[in-house]
Amino acid sequence: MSSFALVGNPNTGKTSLFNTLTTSYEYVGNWAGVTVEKKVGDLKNGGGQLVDLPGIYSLHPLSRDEGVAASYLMDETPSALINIVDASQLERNLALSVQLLEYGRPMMLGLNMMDVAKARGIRVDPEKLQMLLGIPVVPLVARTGKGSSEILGMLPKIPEISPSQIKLDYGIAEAAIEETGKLIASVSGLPDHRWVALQLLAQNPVIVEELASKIDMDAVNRISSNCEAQLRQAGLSSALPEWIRSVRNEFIEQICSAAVDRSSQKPHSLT
Ligand code: GDP
Ligand code: K
Ligand code: MG
Repeated sequence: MSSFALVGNPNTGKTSLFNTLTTSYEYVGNWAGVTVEKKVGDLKNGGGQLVDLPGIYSLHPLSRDEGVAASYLMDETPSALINIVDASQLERNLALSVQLLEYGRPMMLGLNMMDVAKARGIRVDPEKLQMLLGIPVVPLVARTGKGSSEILGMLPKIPEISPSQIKLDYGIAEAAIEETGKLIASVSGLPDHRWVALQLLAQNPVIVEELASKIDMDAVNRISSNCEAQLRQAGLSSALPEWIRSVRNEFIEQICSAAVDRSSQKPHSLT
């Protein structure tokens, strides 16, 4: 059976969407090791199951609760990811989207809070976003259910992500990513090796913990130190996780400068 997962920042409308996309849902209890409830439901069109993952800003968790999504991605093979983003805060939301794209599973973007963005004078161009990210983008207002039937129709048709499609160029770190990928190749049942390598080199604690007993972590640390020495020599950021973040941020800035128009944005009001 097909299984889909809703992934996104907190308060982007994941649960609202989950409730409109599913007929019935069961509390399966909690996610392993944390107190966060696990919700799995049946899609209204009989197209499979939907999982509502806890909200996160990054796959790099700051707490055990936040580690649920990264563990899910390591251990499961979803048919596709539905990444829900807040259109009025796209820059911040895309930090997670980039890591999800690198995961390499089929994925679509639910561009939610379109009403909020519009009211604030922020214009987001879904077609441009779709072109730049290379994945289906569906504008949504999850609170009213607008766009939810488009999502249901889209789910079985989400194309595979080709390996070259979202391959950010990490420059000097590319050799380290490749070498780490080779170490990972001996472990069976892992997701995309480049994604795992990047998460390891970025020191994602969930991925480090899952692999600690399966691969030579000293070798990973050596690869990482060598790479950091090269980054320092080139006068770039000296820590590898920071360098990885900066490459991603540059990509996000490019996307947003092309797909988000804030020239008519209304001044922020606190009321
Ligand atoms: P989650 O934390 O991602 O599961 O987000 P929720 O579904 O709980 O939604 C957070 C809040 O945003 C709730 O008050 C929703 O009613 C509201 N909300 C969700 N989607 C939309 C939307 O498209 N527009 C507006 N204006 N509010 C929304
Ligand atoms: K919430
Ligand atoms: Mg929720």
